Amino acid sequence: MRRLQARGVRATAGGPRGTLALRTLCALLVVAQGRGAAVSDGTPPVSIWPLPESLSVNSACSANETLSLHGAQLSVQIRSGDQQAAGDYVRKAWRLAQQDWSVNSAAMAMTGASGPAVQVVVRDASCATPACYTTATNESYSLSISKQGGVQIEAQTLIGVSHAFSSLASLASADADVSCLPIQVVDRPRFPHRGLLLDTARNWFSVEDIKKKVIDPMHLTKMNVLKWHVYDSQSQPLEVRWWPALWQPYSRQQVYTVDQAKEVIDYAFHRGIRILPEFDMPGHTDIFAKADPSMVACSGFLPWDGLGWDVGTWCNQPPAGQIRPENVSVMTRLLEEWMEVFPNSVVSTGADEWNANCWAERIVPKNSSEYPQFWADSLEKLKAFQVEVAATVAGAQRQWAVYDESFVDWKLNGTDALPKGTILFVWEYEDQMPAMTAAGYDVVAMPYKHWYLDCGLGTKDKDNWCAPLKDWKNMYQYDPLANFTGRDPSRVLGGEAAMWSEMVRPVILDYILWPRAAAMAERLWSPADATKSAEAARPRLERLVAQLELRGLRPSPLDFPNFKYFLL
Ligand code: CP6
Repeated sequence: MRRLQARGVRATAGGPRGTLALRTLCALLVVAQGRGAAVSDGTPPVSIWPLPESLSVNSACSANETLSLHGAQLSVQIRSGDQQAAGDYVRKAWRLAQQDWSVNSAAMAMTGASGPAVQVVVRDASCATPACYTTATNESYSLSISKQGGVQIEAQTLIGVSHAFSSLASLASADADVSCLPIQVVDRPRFPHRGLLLDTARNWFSVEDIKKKVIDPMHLTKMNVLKWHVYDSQSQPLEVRWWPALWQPYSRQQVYTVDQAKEVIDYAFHRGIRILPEFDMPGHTDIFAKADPSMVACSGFLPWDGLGWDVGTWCNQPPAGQIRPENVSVMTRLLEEWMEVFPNSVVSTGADEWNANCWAERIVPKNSSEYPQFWADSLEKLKAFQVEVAATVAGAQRQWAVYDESFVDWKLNGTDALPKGTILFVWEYEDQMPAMTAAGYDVVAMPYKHWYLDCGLGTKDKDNWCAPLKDWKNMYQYDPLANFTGRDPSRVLGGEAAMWSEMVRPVILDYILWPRAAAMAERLWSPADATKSAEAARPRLERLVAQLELRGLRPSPLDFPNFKYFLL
């Protein structure tokens, strides 16, 4: 134990968010800056990923300072809000949390009716539905665990309760014991948008996989936005009641009914996660041609087979296909149906990788004399399309989101086709985020060089399009505020890891996602000054990997054994 103290003792980070109250608890060891009270193998006996704003554990960690959560008795106090709805939320979130720590059925069977008290206090439960869960939602919570007092949780909102349950599940061992008591956690996120994009078009994932391999680990790592990229050129798996022919799944099994979509939204909400739907348009829509060929321009064109990038392309990924500008009213009608299914306050219509050649159905080389006029005319069509889309989204009282090309490449900044206040998902031009926020747009960082998961654990070869290697350290070290020194960061909502699924089958989904997405999750949740070192974070991330395995997931190892680099 002496060794444990020698390695673990560290003063609290302090700073503007440090908590005075905790400093007075001198019997406790404060764990900060990623250094846990280390046991001989270097693994902290308890830890939470992502690192809380403040965490203190008892350095003694003796066997009788352990609380078993079996048979825990939940009591809920809702200070304001709908008692019934809020109580139901907490009880359902609690049931899900119990499944998290009772990872094997034998442990479940031990659950009796004589366990410790778990007291939950919610100060403001006025939001008890997914529609009102936004970037403005207060996600803070505090959690105290002691042998005498049991588990005490206080949160401003229901979402804070969900995060407290996540921390409790992190602290519980596979036997549902929490050791090193007393434990105190005071916590809140650094950024309000901690997202993960899941593409269900290039490959399909079952509702069960989405719950177990995506939403549950997101909950455990306090990620809070699942951006659901519903369809793309290759498939459209979501039931469309207004236009059934637009339901174009790979097979009759690989579908999401409207009811299943609502089930996912509800499940995610009880895990502290909102579902932000993405209905990509006008590009990435070749699948619409199967319902009606007249919907789509340049359908099926395969640019990678005949044309070089230097000459010009139809799209950035075959098969090409873009909704024809004259069909925008069909798209806005569809958006209206979809927004009834998805209550989230933000809706994305992507608008990435739009291509002027496709609408013209001919390649106009950039160096030709007609190009300037061609580009200007094309852009007018794109603007008109986007004005209709923006009006439809605004008409449903939602905030609109698109990718950053709209700002940088199409230069729609300040036009009705890109109203101020729109969210820009920044995948290509992270260095221009300060210009975007200064112009009045909210931004979510999703730089493909750091937070795109789709190249797998791939390659380090510098000439590979997947370079640089997106290993957990690369993901951990990128910071959305890197270019904001001396600038107002308030419009930087956070970040998002992207699981484009061209190369991901369901059986490797958890391997590709975890723990790399978790590395980003800590970057977005934890205080910046406590997360400077990836090496300091490593033992806690190792522990998270072990936890995910205990829950039946198949996370990848932390470091890719790059034996070929040993040989260099
Ligand atoms: N699909 C859609 C994709 C990508 C985008 N949009 C993508 C582009 C480049 C890379 C990875 C993914 N597959 N609809 C871009 C936002 Cl490197």
